[in-house]
Amino acid sequence: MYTLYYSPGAASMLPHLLLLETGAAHELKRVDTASGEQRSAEYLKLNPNGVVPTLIVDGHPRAETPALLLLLCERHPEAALAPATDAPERAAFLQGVLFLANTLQPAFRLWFYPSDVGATDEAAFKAGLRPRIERCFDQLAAQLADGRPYLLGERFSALDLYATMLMRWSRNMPKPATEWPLLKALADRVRARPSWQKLYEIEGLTEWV
Ligand SMILES: N[C@@H](CCC(=O)N[C@@H](CS)C(=O)NCC(=O)O)C(=O)O
Repeated sequence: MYTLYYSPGAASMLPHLLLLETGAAHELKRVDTASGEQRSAEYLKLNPNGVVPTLIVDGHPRAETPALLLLLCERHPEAALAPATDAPERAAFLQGVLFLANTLQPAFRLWFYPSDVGATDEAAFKAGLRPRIERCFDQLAAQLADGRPYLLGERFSALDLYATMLMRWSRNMPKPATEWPLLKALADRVRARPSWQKLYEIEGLTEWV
């Protein structure tokens, strides 16, 4: 039994989707980030960085979204959400996860929390950051340019869930990810999955165009 500390639409979407995909037993604990519950003494004991997600695994609090992706894929090989360690697509899978973890997700963190780096002129800061995010979308779209349906090829993986969650975060940006036709096509495939639809129902989200 896992326990996921989450906030609707936040990075916790990814472990939540993975739990739904694997069918693993789990309970959800909502963290009210709007009121600052993530900085309460009780929550900081679980996650000293004061962010969601936190996933309780075998009684231990675990954090960092991409690490939870790798951990859940490893613990539930039967769900086939990642290529096996000796599969030819494994290197591309690891590269893809680390690319998102090191580039796009941190850029979004700055987009939503410019105060992390003490940015005072938010508009100017975001204008500078926007090309960094759009370059990541260019790179993701280039990976789909050979007509493959998913980032690893014919096969759906946890990488597609990670990319689609991040694409969703661009929905209010001047040029959302869905303006890249290949990215929209990928997002549409992922959004059609039962796990995505179930998560929307549970987290109370509304779909983006
Ligand atoms: N590096 C962390 C970042 C998580 C993160 O930034 N979570 C955001 C929501 S998407 C959060 O909890 N924000 C509340 C806050 O920073 O106060 C991860 O990958 O899990």
